[in-house]
Amino acid sequence: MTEPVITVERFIHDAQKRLNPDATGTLSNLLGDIILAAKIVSLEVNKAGLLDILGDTEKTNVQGETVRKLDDYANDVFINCLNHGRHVCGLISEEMEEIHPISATSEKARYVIALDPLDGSSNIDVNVSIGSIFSIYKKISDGDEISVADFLQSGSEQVAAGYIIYGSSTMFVFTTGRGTHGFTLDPGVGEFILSHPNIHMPLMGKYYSVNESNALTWAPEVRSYIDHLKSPDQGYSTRYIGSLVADFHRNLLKGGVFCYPASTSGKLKSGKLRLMYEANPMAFLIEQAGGQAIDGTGPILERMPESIHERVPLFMGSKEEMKTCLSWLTAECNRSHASA
Ligand code: P6P
Repeated sequence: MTEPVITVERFIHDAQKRLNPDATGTLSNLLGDIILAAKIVSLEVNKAGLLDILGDTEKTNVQGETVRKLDDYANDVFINCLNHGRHVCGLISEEMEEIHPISATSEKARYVIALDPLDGSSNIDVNVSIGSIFSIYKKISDGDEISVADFLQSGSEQVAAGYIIYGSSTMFVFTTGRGTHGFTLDPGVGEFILSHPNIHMPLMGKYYSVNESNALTWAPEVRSYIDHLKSPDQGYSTRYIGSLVADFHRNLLKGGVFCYPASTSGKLKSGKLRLMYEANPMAFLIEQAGGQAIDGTGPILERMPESIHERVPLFMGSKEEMKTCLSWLTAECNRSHASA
């Protein structure tokens, strides 16, 4: 008896029918728009080396980073698919400074999206896995116009989140608050097929992932914690790709700790990763997979954003690993204050 082939559309439809029979279907349709965009972007990412879409544009994004042509392209693809579907009122994107309104079909389309259309794009030219990340909220402001208030909601208010990883295969990994599930693209039929139902990350991981070149800029308690991870009795190996989706996906499946701490000075003073379209969606996914994401003092999902491109320190791992992380970051922090 062969296993049933469950496409992501079928999975979403069946879950809606089973768990939310009164739903209008707008969220399911919105996820469908994202899935279509993912398939189109995947096609281009896999041809990147063959087409003249490598190399930098002359533009820089709100983070002051050079926008690579594929970033621009991916941003346009997601906007076009969301514009066409009109199941959403607007979006924010790493590639755009301002909020981007979308004329929704009806009052049912009361959702907004935070998007990193192509994260890790500096890795495109060296064929390292990159990804797209999305986070979906309900529109909370009155009237048809969207406002920044619709986006400045804590991560615990997300109704769905996920990423697409363009790697040795293309995968769609998402949650609507009922588990984290992975689907692998079968390029032959152009469908994402359920391959990783109900992902649960291992209680203790094999890897720790951090950019150690920043070590001299970390606070003492962070350096103590990372040294703790490196101690032989912990048994961690280091793995760091420098592409958030790739690093996250490996640790989600194999277990492990991911850290992007803040620096005590300079441009990484608030950390590097963005709350709205990197930390929050990853925090939702990892918590649904039994793990946790903290900013060094508390859960990422409880953090109230102050601006749409806000950066945060980020530590992710199993619940047990994050309990240990927090104890190091607070105990050591107290000790260093006490000795001051
Ligand atoms: P660093 C990629 O530019 C990115 O935004 C994330 O995908 C990744 O986790 C991080 O930056 C890597 O930053 O400073 O280690 O190169």
